[in-house]
Amino acid sequence: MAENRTFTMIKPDAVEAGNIGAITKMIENAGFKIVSMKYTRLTKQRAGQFYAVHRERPFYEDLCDYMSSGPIVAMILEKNNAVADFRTLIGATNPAEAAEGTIRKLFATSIEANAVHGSDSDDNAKIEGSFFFSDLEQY
Ligand code: YYY
Ligand code: MG
Repeated sequence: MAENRTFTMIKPDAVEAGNIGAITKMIENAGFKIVSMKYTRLTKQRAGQFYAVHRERPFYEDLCDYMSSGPIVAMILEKNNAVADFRTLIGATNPAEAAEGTIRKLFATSIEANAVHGSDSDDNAKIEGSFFFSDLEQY
């Protein structure tokens, strides 16, 4: 994946609350082009693989339960400076600390149920995109 791409998920809380449309509109309004999009779900095992970097953290078990608790929307997004600009758009991990107008400030309900994922580097964007999408689906 090129350096102008990032990966996101609309997480189970935001899907359950009916916020797929509102969040996707914010993403598009911020200038991101949707390259790939899939309404799917994670098993607990797949959630554990996705978040394997956090496996020693105290919140890991709960995070995997939560991320497999309902459907999600996975997307690959394209924009100049995609990874950093998307992190700015979503706001801090803890919605209590997220800036006004960010997706997490508007839609997250807790540090765990924080509405959206955003990749933290170009390398991870590529790995995470390929976790959900085949090469053909990433054109
Ligand atoms: O990249 P980002 O999602 O903003 O945060 P990470 O530090 O990578 O943590 C991944 C995920 O884990 C976070 O979105 C919610 C959850 N989490 C948690 O439940 N409790 C914490 N203290 C930290 C993170
Ligand atoms: Mg992260």
